[in-house]
Amino acid sequence: MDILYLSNNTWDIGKNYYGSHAVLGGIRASLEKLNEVMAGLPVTPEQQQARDERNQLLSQLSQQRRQDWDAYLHQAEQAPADGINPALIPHYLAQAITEQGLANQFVYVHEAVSDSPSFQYLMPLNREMSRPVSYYCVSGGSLGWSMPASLGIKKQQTAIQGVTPKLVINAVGDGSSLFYPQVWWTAAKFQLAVLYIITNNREYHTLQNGLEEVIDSYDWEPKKKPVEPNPTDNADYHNYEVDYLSLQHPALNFKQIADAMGAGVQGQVVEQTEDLNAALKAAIAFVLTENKPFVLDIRTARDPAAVQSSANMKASTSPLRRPSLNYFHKDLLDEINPNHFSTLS
Ligand SMILES: Cc1ncc(C[n+]2csc(CCOP(=O)(O)OP(=O)(O)O)c2C)c(N)n1
Ligand SMILES: [Mg+2]
Repeated sequence: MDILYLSNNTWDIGKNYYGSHAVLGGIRASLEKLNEVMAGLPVTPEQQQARDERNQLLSQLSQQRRQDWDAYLHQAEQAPADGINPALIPHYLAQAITEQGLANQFVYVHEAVSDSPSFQYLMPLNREMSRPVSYYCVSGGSLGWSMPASLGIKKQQTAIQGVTPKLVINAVGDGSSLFYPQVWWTAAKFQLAVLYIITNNREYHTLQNGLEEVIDSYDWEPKKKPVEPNPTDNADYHNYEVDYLSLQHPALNFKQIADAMGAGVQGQVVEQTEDLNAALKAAIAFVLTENKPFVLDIRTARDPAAVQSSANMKASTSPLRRPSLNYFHKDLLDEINPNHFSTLS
């Protein structure tokens, strides 16, 4: 089989295995051209039928994915667990951006580490609302990139690809935000009106997920530290033995961290699911009209029960499971959840 590489990055092409052709160009634009060329190629009736069936299956799977996500979001709104379901954040942001007519006037900078599927799927990153530069994310796994980057993105006032950064939103995990909280001082000083959203699940959730994989694969787990009497007699500290990878004791308050950066940056803590939509709308209105940064410390559920791996799936105690993004590789999904395709046979 001939393999054709398509990339918008020369280095990516260089590091791949041998392919008979390598094309440098925008992925979407190039695929459209390729589609045109392929549509003009001769095709046998059998090939055509196979194509039609495959396309039909793909669009069916895509619809199924949308339905599953809608059901998940509906449940997340109705039955909040021990905190706000983080998927509701991009869900409401997308509604606000669409309602306020901000197509091609928003940029989303991503570092909400364990919530990537929700933000990538639910933010309005589609042809009508956005362009490739509407979304930024570090391409390696190194944390601490997005908050400083958001300042540079906001400062760039000329449109790139027709996108102006009128509304810059940076969602970042509580752990990741601690790499550069002083960014808020710079944002205040230079009046860079970025909306910062902390997905504050009070832990390094990604590392918890990784640890569960290790436990599952090697049947090994870190020794729990004994509970030591705490001289401060703070009841919180008595949970220490179950506190591995937690950022909870003592608790962090990102509104207070923002307050410490001076008057130019304000913030708010959001704890209740029913307050989230209004808080997001108000924060968007604030950055757009006041031209100042704003920090939302959103207390998200500690276990949104992501279907990232079979180990996660087993470890999860929540009945509410975040759907996958990949509905298109059946073998992979069967391994995670054999019932996934039951409705689609
Ligand atoms: C510079 C750097 N240091 C450490 C890590 C290891 N690391 C990967 S994920 C993670 C936890 C992120 O926690 P948080 O930002 O709260 O996001 P969550 O997973 O809870 O959504 C850490 C510390 C990293 N990727 N990069
Ligand atoms: Mg976290």
